[in-house]
Amino acid sequence: MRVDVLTIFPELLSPFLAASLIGKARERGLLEVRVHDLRGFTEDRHRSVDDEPYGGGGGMVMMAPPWIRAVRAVSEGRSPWRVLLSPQGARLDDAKVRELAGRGDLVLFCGRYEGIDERVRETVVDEEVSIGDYVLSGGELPAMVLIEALSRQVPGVVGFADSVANDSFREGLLDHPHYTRPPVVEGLAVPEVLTSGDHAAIRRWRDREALRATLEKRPDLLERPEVVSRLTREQRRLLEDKLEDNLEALRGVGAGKG
Ligand code: 4HQ
Repeated sequence: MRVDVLTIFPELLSPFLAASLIGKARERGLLEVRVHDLRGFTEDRHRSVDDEPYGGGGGMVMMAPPWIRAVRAVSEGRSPWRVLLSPQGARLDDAKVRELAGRGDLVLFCGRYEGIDERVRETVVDEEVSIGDYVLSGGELPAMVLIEALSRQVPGVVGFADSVANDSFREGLLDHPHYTRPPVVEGLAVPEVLTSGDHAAIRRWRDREALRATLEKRPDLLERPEVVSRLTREQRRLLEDKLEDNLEALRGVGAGKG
């Protein structure tokens, strides 16, 4: 997996890219991330990357030429998929992360100020991606979020294969609760099944708790047919029981009034 990042703040990314799983993946050659200072692609004495907006108004706009020169330079001899981090993009989710990881070769554009000259989008951007509906001051944090999520899809980056395979969202559900020592915290014991050694029972408990967490915290996920189709038989039975309970409760309310 290769990622080239274009930014005027390369120093924001360096410590992040050197640490933890991503640092190790880079050392091992599983992940190649190169960060480029956009100012290296300016041609004036002041290394300018922004100018006043045509039409007036506040703030500054990033000029197109440095971006266009940068993306041409870093793409030389390849055809990477070019992604602009922006609140106007499609919202990043697990499916998008896997799709982008599948491309294998990406250039990420991190803008600042009020944004980038529209002609950059029109000429050298393949796709806009947003990490959520809130406004940040630059695309660097979104780029780091994307790189971290992408790196987890590269085989070998996450040590224990199960950690990726069983991840929340992999199955479309939220994760089940986790426990570790000590056995009692503030009077709360670990669920007995987890210390029983009965691996089949533990699997059933985790499947059930994942479903419970999803129903409680993100019921919208259970409206997706691809998620429902991946439920275990036991999870489907629980879901039907739950729906049955809801109907029962509704009938109860109806009966109370009638
Ligand atoms: N930006 N998801 C960069 C964002 C953003 C987001 C605002 C991107 C400022 C210059 N990017 N511009 N949310 O808030 O990706």
